Amino acid sequence: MAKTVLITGATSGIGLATARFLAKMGFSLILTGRRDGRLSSIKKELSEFTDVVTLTFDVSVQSEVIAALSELKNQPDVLINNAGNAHGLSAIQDGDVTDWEKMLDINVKGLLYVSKQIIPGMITKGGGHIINIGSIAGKEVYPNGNVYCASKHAVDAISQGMRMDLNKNGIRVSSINPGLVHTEFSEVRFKGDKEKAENVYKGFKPLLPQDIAEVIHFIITRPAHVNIADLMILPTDQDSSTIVNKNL
Ligand code: NDP
Ligand code: 8X3
Repeated sequence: MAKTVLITGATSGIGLATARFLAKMGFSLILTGRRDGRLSSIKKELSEFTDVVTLTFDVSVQSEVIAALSELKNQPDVLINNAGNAHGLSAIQDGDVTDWEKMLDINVKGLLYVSKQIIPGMITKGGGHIINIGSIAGKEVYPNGNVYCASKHAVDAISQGMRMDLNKNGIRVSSINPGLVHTEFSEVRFKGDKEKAENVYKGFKPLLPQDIAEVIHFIITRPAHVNIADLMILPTDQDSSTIVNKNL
């Protein structure tokens, strides 16, 4: 039987590319996000290839997470904790508290709320696979990245903790840490300023969401005894958060 994969944040970027790729590979999908209209059209598009269930909820509101996920008929074999964003890019002394709260509530607490609902079913089944989308920002801190980097460092720690604690339960935990991927990420970070967002990806070739989707597919199709624990994926033009070979 086809494996069922739950992807949070499937309405754009990495989550959407992964949904599209896995649908074509025959995986059953549970796709989540807050934008209901996008979820409906994605369901229509991908139902041609596979079974698709969509759930609209905010990962940072625990009551919404519980309400949506406790009604699942098919427990997922694979959970991809992808929903998340950066909000703002400011020196710590200029940071906006609402932005800080969003990043910690969505990127960290949201990931925990979703995982808490899904892990018991995996334990009962005697196995499963959790993929946490971290970031290069979870491995190093860059100027003005302070709280976003903290949220992704937390994801890195949670992935390590999950791997330890779920070791006895046959549950694989993989952490994927991309560098610059051209998605709606920068548009969200810069609050809809498209020009500022596009400048992030100018003068070099960033990763595309499809690049990450293909790696996720590789990770979830390894034999049961193989766990790809921790992976960093960078554009060839990127060395680190602060060194990008730009030709402007
Ligand atoms: P996008 O902005 O394109 O996608 C973000 C997704 O997360 C959307 O589907 C959005 O859906 C969902 N999301 C955001 N907030 C919430 C929320 N409160 N509740 C539910 N869903 C939410 O960005 P990316 O695809 O780039 O980001 C995906 C992940 O990859 C994030 O965790 C990001 O930190 C990480 N990442 C991105 C990199 C990049 O350079 N782009 C590099 C490294 C990591 P909706 O708005 O419908 O709720
Ligand atoms: C997203 C990549 O470098 O903008 O996590 O933080 S970066």
